[in-house]
This record gives sequence, C-alpha cells and structure tokens, in this order.
Amino acid sequence: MRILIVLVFSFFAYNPAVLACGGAPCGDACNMGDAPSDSVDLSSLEGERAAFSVEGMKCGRCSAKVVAALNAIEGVKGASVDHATGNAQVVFQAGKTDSAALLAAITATGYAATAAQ
Ligand SMILES: [Cu+2]
Repeated sequence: MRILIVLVFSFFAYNPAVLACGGAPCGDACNMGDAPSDSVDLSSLEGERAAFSVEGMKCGRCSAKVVAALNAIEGVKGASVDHATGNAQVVFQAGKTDSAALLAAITATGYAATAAQ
C-alpha cells in the first residue's frame, strides 16, 4: 500500500506534462502567453451542436490540444475552443458520435470538462 502511494505521487510529481504550463497538461513547450485561442466560426456548419466548459487551459497550445482531440473523432465537423474562457463548441454528425464521446475526448487530454448549455 505504501509503495503504491509513493508510485502515484511520483507520477504526478515528475511527469513533465503535468507540470508544464503552470500545471496545465499542454506540453513542456507551452509558454505561448498571448497566443490566439482556437476559436473559429462554426456558424456555417450543419449538424448537432454541443458546448462544454473546460477547466485549466492556460494558453493557445492548451486549446490546440483540445481542438485536435475533438477533430480526431469521426463525425466531428468542427471545434472551437477558447483557452481564456474555457468555452468549447463542437459541431458533429448525429449518429457518428455523441456528446458523451466528445466530453470523454476532452477529459482524456488532461483537462477537466463538463457539458455546458
Ligand atoms: Cu498551455
């Protein structure tokens, strides 16, 4: 039991991805400061829409990581993520993916997220 606690602590203490960007898991080359967010206009896209509130993003590299994860899902037509507000918008094809899968993809990048209205 004690060794397990040490192992878990070591993972978080020494994993560079966890430590980068003031704790944001965007990678060790994160420090992009005022880099633009990956906010794009999705209004022309047809499809289902979902919105999420993402916590812990610090820079444009953070939002780029979330956008890439969303765009990698089959059925996603577009994703817009603002690292400053934590607002993520996704347009997707119903039947190919769903809101739960999108949320899972976001949280898999290392950022906590919840569905937003
Ligand atoms: Cu970052």
